[in-house]
Amino acid sequence: MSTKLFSLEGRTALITGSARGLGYGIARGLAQAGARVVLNGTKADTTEAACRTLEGEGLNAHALPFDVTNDVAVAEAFAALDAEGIEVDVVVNNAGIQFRKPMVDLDPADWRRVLEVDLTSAFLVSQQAARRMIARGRGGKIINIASLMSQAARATVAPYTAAKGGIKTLTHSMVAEWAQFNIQANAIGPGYMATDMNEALMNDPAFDAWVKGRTPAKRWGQPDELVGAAVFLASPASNYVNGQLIYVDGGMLAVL
Ligand code: GCO
Repeated sequence: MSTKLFSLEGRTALITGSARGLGYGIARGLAQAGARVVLNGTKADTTEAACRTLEGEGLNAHALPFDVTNDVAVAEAFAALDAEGIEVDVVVNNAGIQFRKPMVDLDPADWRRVLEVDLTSAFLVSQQAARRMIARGRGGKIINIASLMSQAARATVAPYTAAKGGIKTLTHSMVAEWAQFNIQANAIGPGYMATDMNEALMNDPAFDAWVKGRTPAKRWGQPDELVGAAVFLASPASNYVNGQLIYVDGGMLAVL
């Protein structure tokens, strides 16, 4: 088997929400597989700092802080990439926030904020990228970061669950409209990963015990354990893979 199958040489990947956490881990992995990575975050300083760290490892990284929920800012970010001659071949829609509160107590503004960041951003960023991929005529890759909540719910995280359910079916819409242009759209479903977003849960002995008991692997996942699936879905190895959601969850969803 040619190693070229999983090589990302010559490809440019934009990873939203990649100044830290899962996004940073995925970006680093795609860069190690040969891609130039475009890091994105809401803050310029943390996005540039993450970029410098990757460059310090000899990796090819470019910082592009912008608000993924603002359609004008997203269009301007892609126009800036056009002006620099940077063509995005791979998009990883990873930007996400969590908000935990029972629905009866939820402020509609918090609901909207989570849906904006966790779902609408994937549409806005992918729309700009797909328009260019279609115009260039050489296809591309879209990888959406889903969740266990794309499949099943737990109490107190309704907006996140609705958004991640939407991410699963938005991926199907992308296939329905863009597969004909050799654009493969797929998703990755992380299980309970040891990230800042889950710090409060990890520090809660009861929740920590529940995750370790409920997960066949008996542990939390690590951000870089998503890299394998991300490189596969960003590479030629997945050129006939479309609309799939690959769970990286230690087996949690496979067992009752
Ligand atoms: C929660 C967690 C989860 C995980 C992940 C699981 O509150 O239950 O934040 O949402 O982050 O999405 O797949």
